[in-house]
Amino acid sequence: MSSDSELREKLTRAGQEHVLRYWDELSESERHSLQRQLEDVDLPLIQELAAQLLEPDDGETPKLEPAPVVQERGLDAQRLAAAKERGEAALREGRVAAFVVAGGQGTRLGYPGPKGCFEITPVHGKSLFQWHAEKIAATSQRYGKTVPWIVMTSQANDEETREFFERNRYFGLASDDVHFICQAMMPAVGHDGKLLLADRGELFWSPNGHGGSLLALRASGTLDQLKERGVEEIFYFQVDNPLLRMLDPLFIGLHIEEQAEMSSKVVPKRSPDEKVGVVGLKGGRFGVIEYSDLTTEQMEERDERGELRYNAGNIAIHMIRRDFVERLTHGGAFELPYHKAHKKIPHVNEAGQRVEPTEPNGYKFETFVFDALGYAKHSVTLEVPRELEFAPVKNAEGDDSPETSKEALTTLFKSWVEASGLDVDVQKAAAVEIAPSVALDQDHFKDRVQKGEVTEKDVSIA
Ligand code: UD2
Repeated sequence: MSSDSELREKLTRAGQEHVLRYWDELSESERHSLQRQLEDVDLPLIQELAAQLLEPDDGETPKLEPAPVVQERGLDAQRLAAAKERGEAALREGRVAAFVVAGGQGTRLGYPGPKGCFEITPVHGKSLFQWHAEKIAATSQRYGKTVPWIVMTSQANDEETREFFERNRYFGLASDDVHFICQAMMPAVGHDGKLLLADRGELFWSPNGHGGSLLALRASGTLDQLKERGVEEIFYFQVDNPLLRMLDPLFIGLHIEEQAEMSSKVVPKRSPDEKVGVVGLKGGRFGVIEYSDLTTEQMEERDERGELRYNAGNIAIHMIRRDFVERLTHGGAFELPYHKAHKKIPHVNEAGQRVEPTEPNGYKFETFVFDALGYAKHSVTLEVPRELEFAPVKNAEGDDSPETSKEALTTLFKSWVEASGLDVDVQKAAAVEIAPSVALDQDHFKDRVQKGEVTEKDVSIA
């Protein structure tokens, strides 16, 4: 650890000495803690990001071309069957791991705990984590090989998340097959680029964005563990989407066939202003433009068929090759670009008072995993039907809320029951639920009904 004077000098050079304003009032242990935090700050990086904040916006429209998109219905039967078979073979051979990013703070939903603990299934009220766990267990069962699960948390929710898993006995999974990794944090700055203090002896920190997942995989040693287990592919998803088609063999297979390093699933956008990023080509390379970065013209532009030109809504489901992450993070110097988010950041002001701002007063910095697409040698973008795969829980009410997400699950399960010929009247039911252990998709369900392995009792109705 550097001495007090070295630290002060370093901070002064970086224009951040104000963080020591309360130094003399701190106890020995508080000083120790602040010193440790300051040593974790990449001051040159903060300086660079702060300088960018102060630069005037160049007003340039981000250049984007629509990405070539593969649609399931556009594939001929032979190609479809071959890709599925390839994906299933990878699952049978234990070459795929599941990876959920759950380090975010879920502010929009207004739920106090980790979002994965939120109860979401329409009849039994299972949590998002339990629902994902059951799908992973059912996939492992179906293909006869355990799929390891990596759960990324952040310091904001790591302890609570682990406790939740322990309390629930890992939802039936073996604890050895669930790997928790914790992403790094980033300090926040005010409008003037100065580091904000959450308390007199504490910087304000927030998770460094889901892009931090790639470095966290490396730093935690998980990449090596996956390699030892023979895992070559990582199925990446967000914690908030219970409709997700977990470990979809078609997606896995297409990605492997194309020798892609990172691939994405997309859905056609619901409306021009839907809050999803758009997968496209930036300077000829794959990437995502975040909804907040699209201009109104870009959002509304239509092609000759009248479809939105930038219509490939990113649902944040990716296949990522393990050796791609190894290549990117080799040597530890790799960093995805930081994006700034203008936020209300509680802090201690110059007078030593705690301030809970009512207007955005500073910036948090995050990296986004989809920026890694630009480094991938090949990438597949698979368009899937929204009603089968995407119903996230983002807001407390309205679009993308628990209500719409539960409705989407019920609608999906009703369609399974109706297509199976099972004698259950689901039409008028308010809620329908079918456990992942019963079936993972409509064809699987139908097949099991036909074989007599699944009966009316396996459909829960409320
Ligand atoms: C994300 C995408 C958006 C769209 C949408 C689909 C970004 C920036 N935007 O929007 O393009 O695809 O999802 O659902 O990603 N997380 C972490 N650590 C962090 C921050 C987030 O693990 O530091 C996790 C979080 O727990 C959640 C996921 O990443 O599972 C998405 O985070 P979000 O809710 O902030 O992203 P959102 O909905 O604005």
